[in-house]
Amino acid sequence: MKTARATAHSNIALCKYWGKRVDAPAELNLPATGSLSLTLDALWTETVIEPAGADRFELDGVTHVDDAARKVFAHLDRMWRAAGRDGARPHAHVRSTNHLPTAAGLASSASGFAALTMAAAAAFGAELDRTRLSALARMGSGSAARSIWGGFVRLDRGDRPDGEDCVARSLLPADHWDVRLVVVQTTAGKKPIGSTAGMERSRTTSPYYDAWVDGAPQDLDRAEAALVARDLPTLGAVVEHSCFKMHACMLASSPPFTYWNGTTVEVMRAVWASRAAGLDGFVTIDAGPHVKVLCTAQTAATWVQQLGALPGVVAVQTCAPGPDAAAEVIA
Ligand code: 2P0
Repeated sequence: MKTARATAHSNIALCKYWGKRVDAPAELNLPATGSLSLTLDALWTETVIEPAGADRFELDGVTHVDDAARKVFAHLDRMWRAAGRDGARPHAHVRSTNHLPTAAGLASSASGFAALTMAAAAAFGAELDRTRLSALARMGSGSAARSIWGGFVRLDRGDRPDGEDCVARSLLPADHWDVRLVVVQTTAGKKPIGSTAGMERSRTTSPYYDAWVDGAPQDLDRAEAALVARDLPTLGAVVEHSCFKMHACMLASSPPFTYWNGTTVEVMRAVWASRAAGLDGFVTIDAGPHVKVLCTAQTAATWVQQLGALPGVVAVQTCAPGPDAAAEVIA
């Protein structure tokens, strides 16, 4: 194996993935809903993989010997097999650095598993196209499948039991539309439940889950059409509907759960009030307490100023559409 370095940018789902298919092997990690995302320029992970005497995973300078490390090494095994290499996988030292705001509690598994996939493919000499790399990244973490591409990305659910029709693809490049995502950070406490377990609780107990899954294809088609037309009000309406259907599904689970805190709700209400007063911007929220606002490049600074002044907001950052994941062999 070689030493390789990769970068991958995080992404925000404009149409959300929440729930896994149970009619296919769990190893494939197939989503119950397709998703559509925007890759973000300002949030990214850099990963270096090099040959070593024993497996070691270091994240932001700290060596991990936990579930996170086990998932990383299992992904290296998967990538070794995908590279078609015989014999035992060589031991590797994996060093990842998250270029995300410090301790922001912003999701890093998307950029993390995308960067790991790209770096491992380069290190192991795997000749795989981006569609295959995306499918492999998905097996590490569902949202990572989208971070292989920059710009606007769609991941279709598919229905084949072997998952071969669950493929992500680039819809439009980053320069298609100069939108912004304003990330409004609120205080992150301990997550009430991890997203994999939260999805499973929603699937097994929420009376809204089937409606959530059934409505996803229509959301995806509407969002794609609005994206092509650069129609922010139409896209924004779909974005908010997808987000709040997902969160309603969580709230209706038994026992109920939510990732929001009080400030999450205050920011959400402030966005709606400013929009009613004529400022274009739309809310989306993931499995965490932060609020993200999709808006035009022209209004981003006004949103930063207004939302940054709200009590409980700890930081605000603006992201533009970001680039493809990339990798290079360095030794
Ligand atoms: C998304 N989320 O589409 C949704 C919206 C959170 C809310 O993808 O179990 O860490 O590793 O496949 O990718 C978070 O879930 O889950 C996520 P796994 P992942 O971005």
